[in-house]
Amino acid sequence: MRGADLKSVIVVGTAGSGKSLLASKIREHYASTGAYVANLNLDPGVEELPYESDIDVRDHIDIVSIMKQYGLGPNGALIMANDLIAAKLDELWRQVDTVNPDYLVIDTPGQIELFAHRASGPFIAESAVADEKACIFLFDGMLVQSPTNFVSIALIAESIRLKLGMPTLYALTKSDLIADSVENIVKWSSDDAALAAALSHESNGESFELSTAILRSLKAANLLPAITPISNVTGAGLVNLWAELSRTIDQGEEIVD
Ligand SMILES: Nc1nc2c(ncn2[C@@H]2O[C@H](COP(=O)(O)OP(=O)(O)O)[C@@H](O)[C@H]2O)c(=O)[nH]1
Ligand SMILES: [Mg+2]
Repeated sequence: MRGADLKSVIVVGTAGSGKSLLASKIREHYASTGAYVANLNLDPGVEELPYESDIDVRDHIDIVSIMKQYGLGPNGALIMANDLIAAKLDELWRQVDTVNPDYLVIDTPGQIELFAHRASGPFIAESAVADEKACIFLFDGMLVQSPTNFVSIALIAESIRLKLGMPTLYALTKSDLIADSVENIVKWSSDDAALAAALSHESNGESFELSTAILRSLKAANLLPAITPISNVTGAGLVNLWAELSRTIDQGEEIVD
């Protein structure tokens, strides 16, 4: 059995949103407090990671062999790999038990729908029932400068929350690249009228009607996410994310850098 006090942080988001880089920052953050941190990589297709993975799905599943063995291209092989992960999850958790960290940082595949809707996402959600855990969903700063993309990605975020059923924090990555838009985007996350106005400038016709209808539903259900801007490159805003994480999985214990 896993130690009862394992705390896990799972990082999800669209391809290229900054999951792997943030996973490396979370590790550095908790390690600097003296905690024992392990990284688990669940992305079978990644070639290089910005951290050393302690437990890695690539040790069990090899995309190139799957392509050869089943005569698949890279996309087909990735889908197959994400299904094969299901059979390896017990083994991965056994490795986690052996490593026995205080914090486990879980990095997920680029293709968010493969992770969330195939075997690995729901399994992870279920398998960590007793643990303290949080999910960080990344809004890619380069994408959500567009209000239509913001609404669409907010919908993906809620869809992931539906599948994982975990306390979820929302971060806006790449704030260093979108300095002029950060304030607006943060405003959209708390002020649906501002977002509706931005949508009316960007879209029209069917697209406007649909995005406004989705926005209204998110607002009615209180599902417009409050997002924290961060940069994985300059470190800006990370301290705010650590404070939110601490409230979620450390019951507010002060973790000092
Ligand atoms: N400027 C900037 N680049 C970032 C940030 N986060 C990630 N990146 C870059 O975006 C690319 C994708 O990041 P990665 O962590 O691999 O994304 P993943 O596919 O979600 O794991 C890499 O080149 C990162 O260096 C950020 O906050 N600011
Ligand atoms: Mg990655």
